[in-house]
Formats: sequence, C-alpha cells, structure tokens
Amino acid sequence: MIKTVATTAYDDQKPGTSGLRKKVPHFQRPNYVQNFIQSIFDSLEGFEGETLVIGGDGRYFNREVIQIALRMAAAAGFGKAMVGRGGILSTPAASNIIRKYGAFGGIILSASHNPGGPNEDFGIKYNAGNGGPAPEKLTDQIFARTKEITEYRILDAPDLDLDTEGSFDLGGMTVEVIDPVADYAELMESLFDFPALKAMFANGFTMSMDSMSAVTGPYAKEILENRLGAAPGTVKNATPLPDFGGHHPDPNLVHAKELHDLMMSAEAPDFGAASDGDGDRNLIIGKGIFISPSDSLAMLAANAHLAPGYAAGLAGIARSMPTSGAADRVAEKFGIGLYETPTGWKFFGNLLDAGMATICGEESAGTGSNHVREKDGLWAVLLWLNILAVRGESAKAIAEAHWKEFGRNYYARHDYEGIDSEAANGLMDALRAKLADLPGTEIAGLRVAAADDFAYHDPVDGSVSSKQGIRVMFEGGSRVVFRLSGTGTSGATLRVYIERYEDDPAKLGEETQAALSDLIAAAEEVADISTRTGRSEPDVIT
Ligand code: VG1
Ligand code: CO
Repeated sequence: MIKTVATTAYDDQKPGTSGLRKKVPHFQRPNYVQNFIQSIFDSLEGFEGETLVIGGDGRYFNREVIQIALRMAAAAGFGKAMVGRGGILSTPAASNIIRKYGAFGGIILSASHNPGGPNEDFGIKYNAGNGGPAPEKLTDQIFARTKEITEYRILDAPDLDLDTEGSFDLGGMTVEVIDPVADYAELMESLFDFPALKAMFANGFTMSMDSMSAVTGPYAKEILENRLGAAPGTVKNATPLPDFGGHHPDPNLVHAKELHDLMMSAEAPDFGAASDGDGDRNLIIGKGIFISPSDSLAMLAANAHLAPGYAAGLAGIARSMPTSGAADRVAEKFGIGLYETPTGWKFFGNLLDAGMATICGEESAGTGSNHVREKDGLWAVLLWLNILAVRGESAKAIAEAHWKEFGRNYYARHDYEGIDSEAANGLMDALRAKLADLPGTEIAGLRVAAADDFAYHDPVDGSVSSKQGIRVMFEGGSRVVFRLSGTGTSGATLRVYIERYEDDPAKLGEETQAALSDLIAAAEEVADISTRTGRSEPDVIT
C-alpha cells in the first residue's frame, strides 16, 4: 500500500559541489531524507517503469536511507531498482552500473572524503542516465522543490534483506541486489592490460594500497590481489566500516600519513596508493616521491595511450580551474583541446558526453575518463600501474622525465577549515571588491597581471556558471586562487590554491612549500587571511 505523508519543507537542502551533505543527526530530523528524495523524484520526468540504481559508501545511516529510498522509488513508479549487496556501491561503480544497464539514474549515498559515524557526515546525490552527477540546472530544480514540498509518497512495507543477491518484489517494483564489484572489475579489465600487470606482480613488483576502511576495500582486493596476483595484504584497511575506523577517509598527506611515511622509508614498496570514502579519489605516491594530483593528471594524460583502453589517443583533456596548468602543456603537445571548468565533477559530464574530452581531473585527487561519468580512484591507480608496466620505470623516474620535458608546476592547496561563515564570506567579498584595481599593482614583490572571478561558459549547452573562484594571476604565469568549499558540513572552509611554473632544469627538484613561499606571502597579503579568519596557519596543506 502506498501512503501519502504530509510534510513540512526545510530551507537548507541546497546541494553543494557534490550533493546534499549534512551531519547524520541533521539528516535524522523528521522527514529530512524523505523530503529530499521526493524532491529529486518530483524534479524528474519519464521514469515510470524505468530502473533506478541505489548504493552508497557503507557509512553510518547508509542502510536506513537505502530502505527509505527503495520504498519511495516503488511508490514513485520505478519498475526496477538495482542495489549493491550490503548497500555498497563505490561512486564510480554506481556510475558504471547506471550506464551499463541503461538505468534512468541513480541515488548515491555518500559524503565522500568526510568522516562517518553517528555524529559525522552523510550525503545524498542524484546521478542522471549518463552516469554523472546531476547538472546545476537539475540541482537548482531539486532545491526549489525542497522549499515548497508538502507531501511525499512511500510504500508501506518491511525492510528488504540487502545482504542476499537476487531479485525481490517490492510493491510491484523489482529490487535486484547485485554483486557491487563484478561489473566494475570487468570494466577495468577491458581498459587495462591485465596480463602485463599480472606478469609485473609475478616478477616481484610490490605495492601498498590503503583503502582507508572505506568502500574501495572489496574492489581493490578483488582486482589487485585476486585478479592481478598482488601479494595478500597489499590492500590495507580493506573492510568498509560505518565510521571508517574513526579516521577521515581523505587520501591526502595528512590523513594518509602512514602510507606517505612508508613510501618515504627504506621499506617502501615499489608503489603506493590510497582512495577515499566513496572510491572516487586517488592518492599516488611512488617510492620516495609524492605525485601531486595535478601532476598525476598531466602524467596520466601524457602516457594514457600506453594502456589498451586509450591506445587511440585522447580527444581532449579537462581540468577544474584551480587544478594546475600541468595538463595544459600535455594537451598542447598532442594538439588536443584543454577545457577549464569550475570545481566539481558535474561540469565534466557534457564534455565527456560530447566526446570533447577523454580524461578529466581535479587538484583534489580526482582523476577519471570517459569510461564512467565520475572520478575514479582505482582507475587512476590501475592506469599508473599499466604505465609502469609498459615503461618499466619507477614512478619517480617517470615524474622526473615529465618535468624535464614539460617543466614543473609547483602546486599546493592550503585549507582553512571550520572558520566562521561570515568571516569567510567577508574575505571573498573584499577580494571581489578590489579585483578591478589589482592589475599592475605589486603584492609581496610580485606584479599582478590579471585578476578575475572565474565564470564558466559551457561549450556544449551554453549555460553560464559564475562566481566560481577568485584568481589573482601574476606576471610570469604564477597565480593564487581563492574559493569557499561546497562540501563541508560545519562553518566554512577557505581553499587557497597556489601555483608557480618552473622550466629551469636546475630548479625542478625544490621542496614545494619553499618553491611557493613568495606566493604564499602574496596570498596572505592580498586576502588578509590571518586578520579575517583569525588563523595564522592552514589546517591542511595538500
Ligand atoms: C571538493 C573538491 C572538489 C571535488 C569535491 C567532491 O569540493 O575541491 O574538487 O569535486 O570535493 O569530491 P569543495 O567544494 O569542498 O572544494 V568527493 O571525493 O567529495 O565526491
Ligand atoms: Co569522493
């Protein structure tokens, strides 16, 4: 029986960079989840009898929300729902399932790299039929709907067993509980040279993969250990836990410090990697060398043709605006398009669908390609492995050769987390107000060449997204970028992105923060960071 339940609208259900994210207790407010899911359905058309994919990263509250989503999907008239066993689907795996089975769309439950647990973060996002995050037009529509919703519809039915694979009936809708890993592993096998990787491991190649007690554990174990023959134990923290073992599942140098320390030690294996809460980010650390995500994007793009799935070359490369320009030089060499988008994977979808870009990436440890419509952590790891296998060189040798050929974009991101929202907005407003006066002036000894607030004109659908980050560009090609995070759940996070290009062969091996010190001083001076935020140091440097 379908029930129609009266509800009161909330005014704070605006999806951010990647879906709606709040603390778990916030999501547990009366009908908070139901309102948002009904608002998604109310903003879609033509899904009667169609398939909806539902899955999440296994964090606290995942199973409860899946049960609600299933009953609401049945009430809304979907014909079928595909759910990962145990409620598990990594974000890229969900994207693949949507595409492979021609689903209408999917609901992904994740707060990605944010911590999980009864008092930590949860998130809901909708992905469309192309497998990618809902574009802004749709998220705007969903938000508008959340503010006026007065009722939702839900099937009156007991919870389904999500731990047994098979087909079940839920009020006339078929629920198919599927193996969360099989389709994804098959996709990876179609893109990369598994026999060559197997031979590399058989010949003694060693690696350490930290799944951070998050969703990639089962995927990495199946692919690296079972299919490719990496030694048992290669995948660390391989069991997804509802609270990620109390850690922050963000694969950066702060939260994956153990891996970093191992890779810099005498006991380092040949290659190290990590992935985040929902499996779409990657961290790459070679023996004795951290590869910054922006550099990794450029190096993957420069070498992708060595893997079978990309043997025909790339159609183009897309990167988010704050991501360094390292990939631009690769695009230039190949004579292919380079697209600069706002932060967030939803902006890559059109370029990928139109065949304009093959590989995309973000400085926040996200890289991916046209194989799905999300960034993909394990994909990046496997592409690196495929490149290492073909070139027979270490990650360090490949990085150094890359810098020699293209020059090096020294790059760092400084995050000031949990700062007062008003102070953060005040800082951005003050910067915006002086943009026009900056060109030609000197800041901390550096001359400003240009300054603007980045606006994106989507070349495919013509839509415009403005206020996407403030850029201060200096003579010589260095820059600092300021933006506020759209994924946090408490206060505001200021992100300061700092970049300097260097092509002097004698200056390619400097320590990053030292190489950027004058720009760091300029960022402080132009934005008044310490006075306005009350912080003298960033919380996280990546
Ligand atoms: C951050 C990153 C952005 C990424 C987004 C989602 O957004 O900067 O590059 O796409 O997280 O990643 P923001 O608005 O906080 O800067 V994930 O791994 O949370 O899906
Ligand atoms: Co993520």
